[in-house]
Amino acid sequence: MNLNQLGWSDYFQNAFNSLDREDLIPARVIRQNKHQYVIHDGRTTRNATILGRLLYESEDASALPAVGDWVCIEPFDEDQAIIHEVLPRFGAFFRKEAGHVTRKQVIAANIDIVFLVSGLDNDFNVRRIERYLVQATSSGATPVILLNKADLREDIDDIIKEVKEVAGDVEVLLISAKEQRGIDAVRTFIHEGLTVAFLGSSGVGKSSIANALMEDVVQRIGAVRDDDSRGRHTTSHRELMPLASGGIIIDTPGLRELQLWGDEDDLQSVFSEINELAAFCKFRDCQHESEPGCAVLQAIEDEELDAARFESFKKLKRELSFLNQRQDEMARLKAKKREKSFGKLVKEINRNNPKR
Ligand SMILES: Nc1nc2c(ncn2[C@@H]2O[C@H](COP(=O)(O)OP(=O)(O)OP(=O)(O)O)[C@@H](O)[C@H]2O)c(=O)[nH]1
Ligand SMILES: [Mg+2]
Ligand SMILES: [Zn+2]
Repeated sequence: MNLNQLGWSDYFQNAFNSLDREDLIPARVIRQNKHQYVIHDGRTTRNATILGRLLYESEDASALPAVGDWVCIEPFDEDQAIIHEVLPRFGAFFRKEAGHVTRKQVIAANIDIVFLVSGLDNDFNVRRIERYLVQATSSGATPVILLNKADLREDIDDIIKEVKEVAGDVEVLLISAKEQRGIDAVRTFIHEGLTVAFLGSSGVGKSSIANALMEDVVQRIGAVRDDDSRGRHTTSHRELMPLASGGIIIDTPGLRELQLWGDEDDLQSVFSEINELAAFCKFRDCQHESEPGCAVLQAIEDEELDAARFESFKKLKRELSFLNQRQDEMARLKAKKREKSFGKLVKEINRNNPKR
């Protein structure tokens, strides 16, 4: 194993050089459990923790190392290390942390291809695919849609048609990890030095596909409950694994929900046909609600645009607009806090220098 096989490139080499820290060595995060990391430096796997300064100085949790990140480490003992720096990412797949907090979370960093996996069982949902596609827009990775469990379905042609309608230019592959169908087509996307990640709900078969690619079972595979096809959250850690044939794969735990992190522009490429239609609305700022001369509503009436897809677009737009409002509020609060503590500081200085 060497650094290039782990995904090292000129981009990271340049970033590393400009740090000017010859006392540190580069390594990649291959596994993370809260603040405990497993990293690989091209020769050795090490357990690592983060330098306190890095932990406290980071703007937010998303700036801390995540699986796929390149970090600069100080090795010690045979298999230990301290992480001093995180090298700039060329991209990452984010989400909004679940619940009511407004925090950005990294799911995987520095990925070239993101496989968005769906299972063709009862849990199949084309709206969820749209959601993942929107989040992939800002990830720096090329998305590929994998429809797994093809062995469970008869109406394959209809499903593929439905998915292709939302996929745009994104490739759609039909596979069955169980029957080893279509795995070679997945393999054509994976090359030496490239990092690919599997994302999707629990139980869709991410680990099964990863295992099929690795040709032996490394990840634990869990059974799906029969009733609603939902998985059991078998994979508990994000984990990066180099393939013997070259390329690196990241398996991730199933996401219960993917709340978006981004802005409304991220909708443009995924819903390009709606944007194209909107150009023909009579009013520039048409909200496509009930305005006269609305080209979008007309297209729905003419059955050129699927009403469910338009609903989905509106829902994701609302979600992002709400997120951006919350972000603005948070920024304002932060600035206010800073102003307040600055004011305090000035008062204190004046008190200590009564002559001024
Ligand atoms: N019928 C069928 N079952 C499959 C296929 N691929 C995976 N499964 C089954 O689906 C279940 C879940 O598979 P996993 O690979 O653990 O799914 P996962 O996406 O990694 O799930 P989490 O780790 O929980 O996120 C297991 O029972 C697999 O045997 C397939 O192509 N066809
Ligand atoms: Mg899994
Ligand atoms: Zn309109």
